[in-house]
Amino acid sequence: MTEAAGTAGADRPFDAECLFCKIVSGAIPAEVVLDTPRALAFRDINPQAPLHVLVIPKGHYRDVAELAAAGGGLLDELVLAARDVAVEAGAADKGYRVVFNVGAGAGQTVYHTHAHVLGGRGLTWPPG
Ligand code: IU
Repeated sequence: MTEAAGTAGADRPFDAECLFCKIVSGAIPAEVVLDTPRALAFRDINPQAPLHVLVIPKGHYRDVAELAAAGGGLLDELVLAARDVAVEAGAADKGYRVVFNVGAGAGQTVYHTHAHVLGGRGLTWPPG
């Protein structure tokens, strides 16, 4: 979290400089597909598959490890929200991928935990 981090009145960590915190607050629009008390899912602006949705905690945690360390079942909620997104999109039967990039070397560019939910096409392994 940055120096601007704090709480935004909902008793959860908040970073006023964070793009995804601004999406949670509604200051920046997003195409939301799932909204729960503690998680939000919205379409990635640069989709890499027919289904490419980001699932984020509403609170600000810089990466999935920090989220997991915070406890409270948030990581479970994100994974189950990812499943719900894939089911709703009709992508679950053929398989989907849930990816957390951690750190710049792995391609993380936004330091607010997000699960990429990818599906709707065949997905190869290993990833690039
Ligand atoms: P990454 O794992 O940190 O690289 O993923 C960040 C994702 O956020 C990436 O796929 C972007 O296309 C996506 N994104 C977005 O959906 N909306 C935005 O305003 C911005 C990035 I900036």
